[in-house]
Amino acid sequence: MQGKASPICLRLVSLLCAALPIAFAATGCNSGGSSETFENPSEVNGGNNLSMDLVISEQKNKVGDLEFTSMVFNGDYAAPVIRINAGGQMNIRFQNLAPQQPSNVHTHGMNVSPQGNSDNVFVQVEPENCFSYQINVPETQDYGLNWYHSHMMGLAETQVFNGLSGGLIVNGIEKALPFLAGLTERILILKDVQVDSDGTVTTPDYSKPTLRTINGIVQPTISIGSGETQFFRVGNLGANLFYRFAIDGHELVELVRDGNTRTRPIRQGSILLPPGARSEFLVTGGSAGSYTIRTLAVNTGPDGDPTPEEILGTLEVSGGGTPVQVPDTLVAHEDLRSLALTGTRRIVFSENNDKGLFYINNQLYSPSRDDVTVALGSVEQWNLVNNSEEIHTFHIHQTDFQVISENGVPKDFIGYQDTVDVDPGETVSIIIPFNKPNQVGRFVFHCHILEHEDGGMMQNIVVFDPANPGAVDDNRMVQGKPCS
Ligand SMILES: [Cu+2]
Repeated sequence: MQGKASPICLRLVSLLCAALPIAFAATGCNSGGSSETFENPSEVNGGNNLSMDLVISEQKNKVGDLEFTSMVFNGDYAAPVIRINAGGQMNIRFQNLAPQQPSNVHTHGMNVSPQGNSDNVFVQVEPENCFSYQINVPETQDYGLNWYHSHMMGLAETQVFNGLSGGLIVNGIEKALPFLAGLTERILILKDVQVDSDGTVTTPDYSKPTLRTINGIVQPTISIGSGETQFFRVGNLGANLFYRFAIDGHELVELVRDGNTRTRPIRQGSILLPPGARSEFLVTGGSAGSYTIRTLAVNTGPDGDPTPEEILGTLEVSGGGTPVQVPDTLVAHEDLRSLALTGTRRIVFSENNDKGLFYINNQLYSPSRDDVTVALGSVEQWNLVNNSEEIHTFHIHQTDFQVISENGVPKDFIGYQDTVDVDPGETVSIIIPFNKPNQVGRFVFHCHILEHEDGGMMQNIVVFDPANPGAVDDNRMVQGKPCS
């Protein structure tokens, strides 16, 4: 834990915040009323063969009026968006130039191998060391917004809260959804930050204000024509917080969830994004004027971190445009309920909130213990049970899944996802297909509220090929090396 301001100091700060919202943004107040213009993040487009350096360094950032020092990727708090083709290869020269902490990188949402120097979360790269990732993206990878972030065990919350997360787009969405061709693309990377009196990023404490950002910009203004349709690609790439994303007076037509094309468009007034979730949707500009982009209040339960409604930015409608006609059906995907189940598991989330301990099936995470072993080719139903007083967000690596019911009430099939909320007292049932050769290896599933992941709410899973059971390496000892 880092030093915390005294309660009296905090009360003083909140009074000052109320009186002088802009001048005291550096204390963590909302700066309010910024009129910075929206920009997509910088990007690296690898096409079929990405070759890039991904460098962690500690540096000074200026976000709105807030200045702070944190660990970032490639000198950029928002971090560059990486683009890769389905079927492409990602060669990432990872350098950890952060002075104190080991780190690594995980490609969330990618159906890639967890072994060796692929998407192996057990990799540990010490300060001043390097590691060469080589990740082969399958041709079958769906088009959409995924992301990359530190998955350093025990430090994921700290490192992502510093800013170590960025977008990862699989190119080609207009091949699946041709009506997107030519539309303006808005990539929105959502992060929040809290800063200590010494100018470094604090341990998150949501009883205090947190500064919400889009692409490292505070309350940017996005322009759109009246009647013009734009394609929004929004990722919650922060450590712990939920967003309920909304634009006043505008319907959001969701086409892609967690990097997976939907079977049909889902029209919503707001979209709930748990930590790690992505949503890609169409927005068509209404009458000329200014409309607030906001997150609505989210109540994550009695033991959770409820967050108030907050302004994220402004949609400025002026000029004209032609709306896109969206078809009633999008992309055909296999309803996994048509497959024969090979097994069922019960995954129970519980916690000791006062002690900051978080459990799956009554166990804290241990990297040396394999909790679940599955034969390649299996199709399993997992019943996710929440025995605590706050929401948990289930996420599994290397594969997507299908939500089939909530508390026994069947859900329509609208596509796959890689994160799902489980409310207090709720049971959510999902089907996970373990039928892609890329899944062979040892990887993890966990709660994507990173405070909970680091606090123990994670387990190891091993997928083995019955035809070649010896092909699962022990991938837990892979280390970086001094940079050459
Ligand atoms: Cu959780």
